[in-house]
Amino acid sequence: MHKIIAANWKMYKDRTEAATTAGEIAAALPDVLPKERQVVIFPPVTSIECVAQAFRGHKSLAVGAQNFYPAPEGAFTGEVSVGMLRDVGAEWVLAGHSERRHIFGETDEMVARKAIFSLSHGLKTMLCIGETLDEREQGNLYAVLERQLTAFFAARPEGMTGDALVGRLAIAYEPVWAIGTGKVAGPGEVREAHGVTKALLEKFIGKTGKKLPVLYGGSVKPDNAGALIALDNVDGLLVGGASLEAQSFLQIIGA
Ligand code: G2H
Repeated sequence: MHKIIAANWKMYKDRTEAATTAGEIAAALPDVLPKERQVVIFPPVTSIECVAQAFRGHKSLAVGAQNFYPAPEGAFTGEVSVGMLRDVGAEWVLAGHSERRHIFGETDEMVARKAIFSLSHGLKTMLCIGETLDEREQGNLYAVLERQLTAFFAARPEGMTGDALVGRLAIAYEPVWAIGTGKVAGPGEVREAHGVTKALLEKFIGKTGKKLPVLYGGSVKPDNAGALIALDNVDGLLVGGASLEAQSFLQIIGA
């Protein structure tokens, strides 16, 4: 399975800044990219097109959107559709990032609806899950990850089999307490949570579950990326703050 190194630029960078950083990454990539790694950047929606242009001709580079509304079109003021995202070059979307859940109130059901919609309409989907500090301290890691994944797997339409998800769905485990806080989960904590996630995937879709990549996210930096990506059940990284500078992100890509 290819490891995926993803960058979530959140609400940072105008088009000029995004094109510059994407161009630097594309230019340096052949020197740093280990074999069998895929890089995906999630810029703000206004910069998707210029990042896609900077990545044209690079098979290992793709661009995605951080958000969308799960309807083909309609009276949804302020929203953007998956068709519009594909039109500007997006191949991926994020669903269920903790900032969408906690700041914008997206429920497990809404996240599931969005992920199913994007998968059904031709976009690869990175479904984010993860527990808060409170939930972890109360011993609820398993229950939270199970609840979040159940919402998705239980809502799948009949034709969306496990096989249909391979190569299209990735899971990002991002403990909320490690997001943007500088606190990275330790190797033991990451291994445990990824073990739980992979066991749950197997519970829902059997052995095919092993073929879905599980990424780690939460304060990934150049100095901890190597140890995290080396863990046997970590299939990639989702990087926020440390992906904003090309040099720092390139170090993580090559870790
Ligand atoms: C978690 C992560 C990227 P950071 O939000 O999705 O951000 O690396 O800044 O913790």
